[in-house]
Amino acid sequence: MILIKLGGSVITDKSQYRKFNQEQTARLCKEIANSRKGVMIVHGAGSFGHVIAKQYQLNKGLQDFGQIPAVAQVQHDTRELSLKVTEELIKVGIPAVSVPPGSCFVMENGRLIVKDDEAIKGLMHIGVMPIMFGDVVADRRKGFSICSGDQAMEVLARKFKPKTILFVSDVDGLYTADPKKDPNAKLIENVDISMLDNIDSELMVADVTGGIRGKIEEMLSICQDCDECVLINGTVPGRLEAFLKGEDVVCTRVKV
Ligand code: ATP
Ligand code: IP8
Repeated sequence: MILIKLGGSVITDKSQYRKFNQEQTARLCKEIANSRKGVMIVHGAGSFGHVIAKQYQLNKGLQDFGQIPAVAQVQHDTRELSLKVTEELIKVGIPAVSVPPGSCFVMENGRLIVKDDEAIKGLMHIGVMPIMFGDVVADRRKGFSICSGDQAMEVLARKFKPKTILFVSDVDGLYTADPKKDPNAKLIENVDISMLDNIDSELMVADVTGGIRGKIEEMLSICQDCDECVLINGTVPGRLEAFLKGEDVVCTRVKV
């Protein structure tokens, strides 16, 4: 099985609040369906989560009750995004059901606690594909926390031991600096933990889950659970499908 995260930067425009990238999402869903591979899908929150979460500092947990309407708004918006993603999956014949992580898990000090996975396994058992996503989730200590799609990936990787873990974003992989800002940035094809401190990963858009650096850290912590853990560019038509079919594509591979 291949565990895929469709990043918020490919399914939304992260610079515009609640801007869904319908065409690109539809194409990526089609590429997944065309590959005929067994997959499990998670998606990021993009501008349906990060904009308000940043404005109300939701990444700090409950600080004051003025944040509560923002918690409700983000939960509303991420569900709306998830319905848009599942709609595209259903159109290509994938029986997807959106499962908010907070509907079956809680968090403790910013980390997801997964004791009972019966609901997810039950859906999978009957051939339904549960789709998790980045969201705001109840936290035992902090009131609430941001659960990134990357963290949901980690939990699903530990539970389901996929062969490949794939992060789909809007860059060819990890670079020495943000390739959108630095034309001299170089793609790093193989990453391990020793390289992380030399990477410039300053963020251009609202992001409360650590941007590309947070993602690589999350990838480093899950790469033992699979044969390969890879970051690829989903904005290039055909690249996801080619990767899923086993072809060699431009990417970054993460190893411990
Ligand atoms: P989300 O976490 O919202 O689901 P995502 O998974 O698509 O989004 P981001 O966290 O947005 O991924 O990270 C990708 C972005 O990181 C790129 O758009 C790129 O501009 C930026 N970036 C910053 N520094 C780097 C770097 N050193 N290498 C590659 N990308 C970088
Ligand atoms: O888009 C972030 O998840 P991500 C979740 O996977 C929220 O980083 C609500 C901002």
